[in-house]
Amino acid sequence: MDKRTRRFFRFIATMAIVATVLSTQAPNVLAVTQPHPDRELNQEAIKKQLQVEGVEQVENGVKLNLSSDQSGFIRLFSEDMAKVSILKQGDNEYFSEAIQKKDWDTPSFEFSEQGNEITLSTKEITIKIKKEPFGVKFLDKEGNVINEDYMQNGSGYDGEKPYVYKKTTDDEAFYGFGEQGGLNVNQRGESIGMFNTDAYAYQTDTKYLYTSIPFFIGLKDEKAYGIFFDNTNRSYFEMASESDDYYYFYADDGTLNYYFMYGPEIEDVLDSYTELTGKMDKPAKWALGLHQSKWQYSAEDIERVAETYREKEIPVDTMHFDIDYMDEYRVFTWADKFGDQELHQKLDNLNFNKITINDPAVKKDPGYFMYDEGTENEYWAKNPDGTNFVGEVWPGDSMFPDFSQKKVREWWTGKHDILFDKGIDGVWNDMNEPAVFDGPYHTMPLDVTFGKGENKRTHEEYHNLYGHDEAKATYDAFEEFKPNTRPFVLTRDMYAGSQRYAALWTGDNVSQWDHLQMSIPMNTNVGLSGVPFVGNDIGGFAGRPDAEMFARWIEVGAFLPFSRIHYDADEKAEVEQGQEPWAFGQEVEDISKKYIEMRYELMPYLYNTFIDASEQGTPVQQPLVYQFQEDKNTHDVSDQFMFGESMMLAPVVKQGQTERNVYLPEGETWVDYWTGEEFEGGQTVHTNAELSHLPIYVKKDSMIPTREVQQYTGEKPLENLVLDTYLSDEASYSFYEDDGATLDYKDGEYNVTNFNLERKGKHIEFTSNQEKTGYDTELDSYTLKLNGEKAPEKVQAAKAKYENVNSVEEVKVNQETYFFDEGSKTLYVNVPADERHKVKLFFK
Ligand code: MIG
Repeated sequence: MDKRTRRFFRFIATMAIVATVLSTQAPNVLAVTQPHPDRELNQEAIKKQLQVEGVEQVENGVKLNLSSDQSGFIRLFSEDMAKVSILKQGDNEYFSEAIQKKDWDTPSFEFSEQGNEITLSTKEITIKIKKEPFGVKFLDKEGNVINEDYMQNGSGYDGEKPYVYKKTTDDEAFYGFGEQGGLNVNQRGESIGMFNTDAYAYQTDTKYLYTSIPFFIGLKDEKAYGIFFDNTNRSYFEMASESDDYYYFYADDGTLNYYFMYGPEIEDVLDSYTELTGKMDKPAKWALGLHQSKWQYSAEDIERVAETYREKEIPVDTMHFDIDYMDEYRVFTWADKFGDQELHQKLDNLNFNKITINDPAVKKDPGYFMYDEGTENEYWAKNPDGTNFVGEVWPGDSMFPDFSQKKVREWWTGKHDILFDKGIDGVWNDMNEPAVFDGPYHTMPLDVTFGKGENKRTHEEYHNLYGHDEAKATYDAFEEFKPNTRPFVLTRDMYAGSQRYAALWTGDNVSQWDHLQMSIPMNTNVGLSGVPFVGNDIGGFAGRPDAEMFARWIEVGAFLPFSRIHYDADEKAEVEQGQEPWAFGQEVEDISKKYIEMRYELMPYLYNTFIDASEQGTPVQQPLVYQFQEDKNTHDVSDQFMFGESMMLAPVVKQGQTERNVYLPEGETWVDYWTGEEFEGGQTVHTNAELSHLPIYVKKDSMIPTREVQQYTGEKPLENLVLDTYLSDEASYSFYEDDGATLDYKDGEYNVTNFNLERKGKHIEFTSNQEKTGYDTELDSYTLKLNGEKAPEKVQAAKAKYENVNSVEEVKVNQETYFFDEGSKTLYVNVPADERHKVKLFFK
């Protein structure tokens, strides 16, 4: 479809929705909210090209005097990262709130100027700047072009709009862009827009969702680069949507500046991008457990659901309190029933963590402390005439805190004791687009203002940052009231860099099969945008799933980085249907329990995957292309994903399907997790997948740390770590451990233990060594679990002979023992954690 046809269909779809809304007044109507219309670039204006009129070398790059009284800076921040800025007269170089690191050590680089070309080169990249017309080209150290301006249109300003055109080739793929709809992970061909929107019941083709991350990764000739267009205004990315020769991005206003970072591996790009915009913190372990939520759970429901989980022994960590817990939606208050001490005591006794929602809007209600304090201190967003902006949200007429101001954020931060005093462990920020029921396009008018004096910004410019700053204020509350506790903030809206403060859930999705399918490309692209901690409402928020859909959804949901079942109020549903694991009958309950238990078993692996995320910006839920960019067949795979480094999941995401094809990436041998059958990579295999079956493939030569199931993450100390291993030649794992709850790791209270298993002719050798000790661990043994082995003749560490026992249970509790399970061909060996000798497993 060309652009015009697509637009026509979008128009028809919009009219259809409008017609439905007008024809029925039923509350269950699914509606998508869209912002004000897109603004296109003026094709005439962009034909006027910039020229370089003067060149000056500066400390970390070059300053250019450009035509039209503009100036340019190209600065090197590292060997493989540069920033390009083009400024109108009088404008300064720009850094938004996304940027965490501004002081970079200038890499050594060479500068030269010859004829029509200026060259900057570091050890890793060369930047060639063409003077007439102005254009930028990035090359790798072998001289291959990684990325270059599309010289017919170049870059510059169309009036207020900064734009950049880039050349592309047919096979270039694009990833990232934060939260995007659609069923394809590769965003080539897409028209993308960024303006945070409360898109209730969005569909696969909805252009504007909640979160704006103007960052993407280009993959060309199997080499990756990243571009971060740091502009908080509404921005647009036309990714070869008009022509296969170019793509372009622009914004409604603001400065032309972008960061370019070279890979060549996607993981290098992400590491640089998250060094620039910040990495997520090490998470609180409880937040990696399952969460349960519903809009309009009563206080009794919350208690009953929590109890039922424990009775049925389905693991879960957290109950959420949605907006009804407040006193008539007044933020930072409690309605009696929900604030009731007995309820909180009950949940505490059942070992639940608790999260409350929090909305930004403050009820306009003289006498209510939030309203009075905010009004007296002038904390509200303002109309252009200086009066306070008032808009309608859940509490009725409301005021909107101006989170752009530090003192307003501090005030907001300081109110969280009202939640924490009830034992609340995490805070969920909703409606922070900000959503305004009676505002134009469901938000504030664009000319509402934030900030004061020279920091004054319009809503139009600040819009995409509103959620970011609210998340920051919320995050800071943990330091203020829960020092030495790891924060957990969940937000609906983000800008680039918000991963420093919060996890993301993808808003009001729908109980539809295509939503389950869409969640995979959506989350994996969020992961490729620096935000590893992401999830979707399991089962769908709007509407209700049937049993089959819920079963398939929990199979995916149990492996989401953020795993929460959440659903819409009953009054909007067409059928009476709960969304707890037991609400669909015994079969689905069993399926739910099986996969939720698996998440808890995999907790050491999941936690370590999050540690990598916090250290290198690694996504937790990864598209196949992340690890296998050299294998072209992975570039468009959108219905499979890597759960961490070693496990590949190929869930069924279509109704009625009980079998599917699975692509196994090249360069690995893959083991069917359930049967042990092995497959060479580089082929598509076919597998059965009846309702209870989630196809999982594990990389050969990988080691996956697991543990016994717990009913909640802190139930039992980790005493025996199971190293689930699929050994061909050699498998290793670097295992990180800390308390999972406090900030003591910052003072060195953590351990890193390196495990290695190696096949040496007729025996296998296991070694472990402590790379770092600082945490007082309770781990006293490891169970090696070797899949697909033979019975050993003996197992020995130096002089100590291990005893052959008769069951898995026995092995796990007795050090220096082993057991071979003939049926499953699995060998178990219990090694004391303080074993300093090699453990040798001898075979005939
Ligand atoms: O206008 O708090 O996305 O998760 O349950 C709806 C009620 C407000 C939207 C959130 C949803 C939440 C609901 N909220």
